[in-house]
Amino acid sequence: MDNIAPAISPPNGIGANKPTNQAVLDWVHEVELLTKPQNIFWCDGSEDENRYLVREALRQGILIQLNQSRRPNCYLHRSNPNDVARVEQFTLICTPTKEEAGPTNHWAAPAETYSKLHGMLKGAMQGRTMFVVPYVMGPPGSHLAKIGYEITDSIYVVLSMRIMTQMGALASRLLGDQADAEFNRGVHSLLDVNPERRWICHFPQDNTIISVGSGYGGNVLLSKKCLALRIASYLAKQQGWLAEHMLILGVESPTGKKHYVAAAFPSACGKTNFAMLIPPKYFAGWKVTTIGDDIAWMEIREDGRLYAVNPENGYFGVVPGTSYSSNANAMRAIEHDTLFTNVALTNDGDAWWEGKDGLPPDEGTDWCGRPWTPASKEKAAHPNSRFATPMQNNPVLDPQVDDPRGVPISAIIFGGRRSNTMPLVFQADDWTHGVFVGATMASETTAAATGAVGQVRRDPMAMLPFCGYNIGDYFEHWLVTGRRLTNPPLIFHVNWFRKSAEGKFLWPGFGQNLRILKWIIERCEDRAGAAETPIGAIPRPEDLDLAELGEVTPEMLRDLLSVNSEEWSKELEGQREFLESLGPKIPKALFAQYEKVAQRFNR
Ligand code: GTP
Ligand code: SPV
Ligand code: MN
Repeated sequence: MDNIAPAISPPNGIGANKPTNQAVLDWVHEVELLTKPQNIFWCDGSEDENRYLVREALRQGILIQLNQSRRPNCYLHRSNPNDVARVEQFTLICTPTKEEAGPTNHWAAPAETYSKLHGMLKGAMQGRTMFVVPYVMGPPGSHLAKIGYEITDSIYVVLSMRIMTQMGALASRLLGDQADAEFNRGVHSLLDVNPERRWICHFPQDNTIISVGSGYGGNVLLSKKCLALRIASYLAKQQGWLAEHMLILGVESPTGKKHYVAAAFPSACGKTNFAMLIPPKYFAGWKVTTIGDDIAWMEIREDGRLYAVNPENGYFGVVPGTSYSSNANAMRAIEHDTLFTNVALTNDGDAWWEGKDGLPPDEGTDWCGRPWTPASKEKAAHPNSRFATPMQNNPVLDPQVDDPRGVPISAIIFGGRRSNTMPLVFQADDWTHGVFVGATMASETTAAATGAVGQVRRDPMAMLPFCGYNIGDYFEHWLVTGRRLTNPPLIFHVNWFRKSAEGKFLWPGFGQNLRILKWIIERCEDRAGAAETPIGAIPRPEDLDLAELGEVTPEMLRDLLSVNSEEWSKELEGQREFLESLGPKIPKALFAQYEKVAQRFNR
């Protein structure tokens, strides 16, 4: 069989950043003995290294150069068509007992899993180069910051990690030479990119991740979902902080008052877009800035508030639907220095995707490399095609993004993709009710993971695929955290995706979501009205700033803000069944919240 990742022979001075920490060296040596690479490439994250690796990736056909005058330093990668999304059924949490992984995770026993994986990795890098990628997650100086090393045989992974993390010598420097210094051990091999031998395995007790058989982002950029969510959530529970699937944004009103909010929406449900929101014309004096677009690490500080940092250094964002009209900030960010995966290619070497501004090209090449025209049955770009772009490219990057103290969170927002039932926005009564709202939230599935799309499933706190331990303990951890917060964020739920009977989105979304954000921060400042409903506080039309919102009629607004008791009796039933299905670890307090809400409907 062809070697899909042939070894490269770097010139002197490239790939020579060998660390000094003996524990790192010993572990790399073990993996070397197991996988038998032709050579080892010690990454340093430098420009020279990146130029060299891009050249090699182009030579091997791993990257395609995009039109450099239109998109400087932009490249296209096509993954194997069998390998385009996260694979939840092959993502394992390997804790000593099944109970630690809990009812929502796929569990496997650590010893057996190590030996199965070691079997697959045996000699897996023969004829290949083994890259050692040192990286830091989180602002250096934050005591939440984490160091990881990822071993991989994929140049694409190295190039992506350079965008998504602070990669390079900084990691080794921060780690130091202490033999017991803590770092995450990540091993990745493409093997032969065979879905039958694709496993993403987490060993929280060992701070170790092993991923085989995939080359797709969420499965192989081990810094991201694997470390910053699954392993980090496990550590956070033990150490009293939170690792969450949340964007973090700053919002400043014309008076100069600034709030930060964090929001958990499931995959492909609008985090990146919300984090980079561009205020509509009418809100000219308002500013939204980005701390992070996918992951938040949060801890309680002296003032009893929750503070958040973004562990990542770049955005791995959904491409389809991104346009200058919906998100000009993202479009500007991906004009340069961006790695595209599985988008279409135009004949003049530009990237193209469904939902981009303007007309589709008359002809081009689809994400699989096949000729494409607008008459083609299949989409030109894969629905889960992605960009990886450094956060420095974001025109509205928040100035506090590197602050090791993090930013204080005024509000937490949960949200999902729901065609019905869920109003545009509501506010939970208090923290405990908010935890119930997050724990029972649901969303229609998207192309971000393999499997059916558009099916409503419960996705607690948008963490269903990412919580590295028992979900009952996770809910309890949220409740305990609330008791420790003397100044807790208020908790809200939003739904940008409610549809009319004709199946059209009722709410224009994107920049217009600022109207909802404005109400949310006014609630935090105790100066916005609302109607009390059984599910929580919902703004009346007069509580929202709706000036110059042409396309939403009063009837649409009524539907958007309505709580339909028939829909809700089904919803509550689903929420209760879900909590019950999770077994004995689910805190009683959540059932009490269910009873409270159910009774409010019966009054
Ligand atoms: P992950 O990176 O998978 O975690 O996704 P995400 O939560 O960051 O979602 P993202 O912002 O990339 O949006 C996913 C899709 O939803 C894109 O196709 C967007 O165009 C679309 N979308 C985002 N915000 C809105 C909105 O307010 N309304 C509507 N109708 N669509 C939206
Ligand atoms: C998600 O699916 O939530 C993502 C994309 O952010 S991935 O990194 O592939 O998981
Ligand atoms: Mn995500």
